[in-house]
Amino acid sequence: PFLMNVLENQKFLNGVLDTYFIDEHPQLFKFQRSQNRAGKLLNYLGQVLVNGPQTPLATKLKPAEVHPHVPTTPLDLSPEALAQERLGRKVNAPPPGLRDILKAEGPAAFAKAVRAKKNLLLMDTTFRDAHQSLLATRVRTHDLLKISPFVAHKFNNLYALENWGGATFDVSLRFLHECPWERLEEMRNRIPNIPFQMLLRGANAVGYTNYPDNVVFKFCELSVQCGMDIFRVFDSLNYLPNLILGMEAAGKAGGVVEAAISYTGDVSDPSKTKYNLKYYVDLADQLIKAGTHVLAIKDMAGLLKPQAAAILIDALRQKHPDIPIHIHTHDTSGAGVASMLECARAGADIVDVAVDSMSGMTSQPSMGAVVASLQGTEIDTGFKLEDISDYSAYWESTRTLYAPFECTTTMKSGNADVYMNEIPGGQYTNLQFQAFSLGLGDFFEDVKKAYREANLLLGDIIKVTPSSKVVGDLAQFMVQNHLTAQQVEERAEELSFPKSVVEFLQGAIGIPHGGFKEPFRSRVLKDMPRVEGRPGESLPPLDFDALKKDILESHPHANDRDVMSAALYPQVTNDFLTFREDYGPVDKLDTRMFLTGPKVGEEFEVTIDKGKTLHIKTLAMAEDLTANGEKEVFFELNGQLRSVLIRDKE
Ligand code: BTN
Ligand code: 3PY
Ligand code: ZN
Repeated sequence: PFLMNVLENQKFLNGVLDTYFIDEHPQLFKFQRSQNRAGKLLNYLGQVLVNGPQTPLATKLKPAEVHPHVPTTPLDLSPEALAQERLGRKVNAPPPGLRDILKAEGPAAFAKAVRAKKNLLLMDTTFRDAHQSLLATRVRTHDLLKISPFVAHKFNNLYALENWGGATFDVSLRFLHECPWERLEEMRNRIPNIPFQMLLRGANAVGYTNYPDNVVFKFCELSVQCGMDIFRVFDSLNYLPNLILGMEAAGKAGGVVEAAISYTGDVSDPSKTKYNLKYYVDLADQLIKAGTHVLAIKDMAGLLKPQAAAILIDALRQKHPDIPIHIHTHDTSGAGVASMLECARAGADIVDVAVDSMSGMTSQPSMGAVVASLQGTEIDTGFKLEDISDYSAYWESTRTLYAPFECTTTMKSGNADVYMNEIPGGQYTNLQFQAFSLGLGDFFEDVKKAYREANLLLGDIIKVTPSSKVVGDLAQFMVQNHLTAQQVEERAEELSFPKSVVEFLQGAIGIPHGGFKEPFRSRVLKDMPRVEGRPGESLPPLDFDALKKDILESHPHANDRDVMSAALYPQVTNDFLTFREDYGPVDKLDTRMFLTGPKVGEEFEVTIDKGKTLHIKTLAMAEDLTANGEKEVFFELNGQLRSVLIRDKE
């Protein structure tokens, strides 16, 4: 009955109406927005054609005109098999993976099974960190889903697929106009066998600031409901109370808890004393005591040199023979593969890699290189180079669709200067984009140097989202205002520091190792309030019912996931919902169509639902404006002429 409106109501059509008809049938006036999805997409395409890209492109490069080949999966398409499928038997289900153990026996047994494996396990980061680091997090659900069945069939033996969290949540809503929850659920529908892993910023969830505790708990609960399995929980200051909060939220939701120690400094350099071996081993002890299922070393900037890897992993392995150890790094300097091999030799159970064509530089080390290096050894990963090659070819082609976001526009190679500036992979490319867009050639070099000084000004802190933003903001502030570190220190009382710097010093994201640097902190804050202890403890719980009521007023179709998105990103979510109401399921468009629109004369298809495919041809665009300042764009939609009027914003 909810799908019917007055135009389909027999009583209405027969004219059998009395004055109470409308009052008695309010549901008939709820017109289904979804009925007009095709028209909305034409509106979107018209917008792009008349007013240009509806999501900002980072560079002048255009998406390539390619149709990436999707490698086939070994499906049984015989009449017998298809008949079985119709009866609901999963003839073509992908082979079993570690998720089957997790679902059958739970997180603790899963961790035990992982630890018992003799070979080196891999986590593939292609679906998250790799494109977060190389393509400004812009890879769309559409391109992830196309290759998902192949991954399920050929990479069933992965420890996990990292495919969610970090910056993907924000970027998908803000720039891609797509729902991150739908992305997760749809990946799960296609990949039932491989554990999914996400990056949870502890008490910051997938945002840039500490949230009330109930937000983090509810976020994890919903994530598990949508298909998430393993939560890599970190805190940007390695602040234990924040880490534990995130671990509890992930654990209570039924997830595998992978507590992560963010790595900085260099344990192989005796002159670096603040973050030495003892610091890391003590923190590991506490995380294991707090009940983590898996222990992760999160080397977000790629500072873990091979020799340091041997020292650190060996110490952890000796002390904790039963805990699975998982290593994450970035290949910024170029030493990533060497470090991961060293970790494996020292007893790590799992290392992170990205498929070859999405690896290297600020991304993870190459899957193919690690796999090939270990072939025939005792810890052979078991993956086939042929499969990696097919997988890589898909991404090599798909990557060219994202040319406007390519870090390689400006970055041509790795750079060992990361050992000096300690900038995390994702931020490294981000800062470079900013320098590029400001047109300041030397700006990036200056910012990198200032980043190092800003870090020391703040007391040599762990730098990863969001503390890395604090250091980055201070560095840019110094470069733009031509301030040396000494000047910043001397003039701390009078300078108007970036908001993130002030909030950090107030204690809004936690307390750094060794405490805040004095007298710098006091001189910046003067009599401003300070947060005592764990920030979430003093934040009142979010009233989800009130938030939902509020959202439903302007977006009657919003669901509980949208409410959760709004709890984290209120404005971004509001804009996303409005956009979807106006333009429909733009996530279903091919990436080039989505970013820069079709060419006049071009024909293409959009599958908006199972079995519901639109055939669209762009016919023409009027040269002149209407009296209302609009341009008419003509399409053929499933063989019928349609046109849309678009306000020309020029
Ligand atoms: C939808 O579900 O919103 C669209 C489904 C297909 C719509 C077809 S396309 C040709 C014709 N014109 C329309 O506006 N709708 C139908
Ligand atoms: C994130 O928080 O998004 C990160 O990738 C940190 O390394
Ligand atoms: Zn990373």
